[in-house]
Amino acid sequence: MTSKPAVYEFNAAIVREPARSVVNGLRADDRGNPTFDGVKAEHAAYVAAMRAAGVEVTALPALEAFPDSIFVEDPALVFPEGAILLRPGAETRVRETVEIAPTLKAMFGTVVDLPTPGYADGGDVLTTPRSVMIGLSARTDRAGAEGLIASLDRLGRKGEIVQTPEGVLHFKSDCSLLDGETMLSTKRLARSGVFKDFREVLIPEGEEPAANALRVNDVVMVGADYPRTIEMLDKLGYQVVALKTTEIGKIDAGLSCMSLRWHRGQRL
Ligand code: CIR
Repeated sequence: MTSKPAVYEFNAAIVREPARSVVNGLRADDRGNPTFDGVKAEHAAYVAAMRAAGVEVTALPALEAFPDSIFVEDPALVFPEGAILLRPGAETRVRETVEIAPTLKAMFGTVVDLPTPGYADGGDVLTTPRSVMIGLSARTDRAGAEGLIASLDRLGRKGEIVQTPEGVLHFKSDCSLLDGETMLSTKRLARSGVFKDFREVLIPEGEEPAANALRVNDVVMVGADYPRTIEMLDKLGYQVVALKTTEIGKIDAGLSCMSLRWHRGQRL
């Protein structure tokens, strides 16, 4: 019998090519539009890093009508047991779920809908070995989070509602799993005590966006613009892959949001 893969072990992922309209992606503060070529290059490097880490990547075509559709993490959740179609909390993104549904229905035996009412973005959902944490935010409301707990239950997973810090886009904007016991977190999120059951590694002051790192198999992908975080993780013994996120950062994105990742082929 093979053992259950760790929550950061992935052999399959879905990404979506950036559309030219990505330059008009949503953002909280306008620091100027990203360039299309810049986003495309960052996305291509990310996909290459995924493949180098041992993941089979399915790339979906660009959707011009949806500027933020490159961020496939938000309209759905995927697990070895099945997928959940979510309802993103930003009006311009709600129909991204309809766009990704056929792919998920073709790739997963079980696809569950988020019940109505309520909204939930995948960026607010962190899967840990203990539970699936759902951060309340401007994109994920309580009704959506409670509905998601019911959907997770149908897949045999336990959901837990937590709070995203005020003014932070998504729960995972401020944290990521480094391994089964260790959480990388901003100080402002860790302060809430939400990770008391984990070993915490805190982001150096001023590098908060680096918290949206991504553990994939043996490597931790980290934004290349955050040298102190990279050095810290390197010293802790993690195998860091630095990836440029300067352009996608202008539309509030980081490394987790550009893929849906899971471990395929596990016998349940
Ligand atoms: C948005 O505001 O929805 C996009 N501009 C960024 C989404 C980033 N998604 C994520 O971190 N999961």
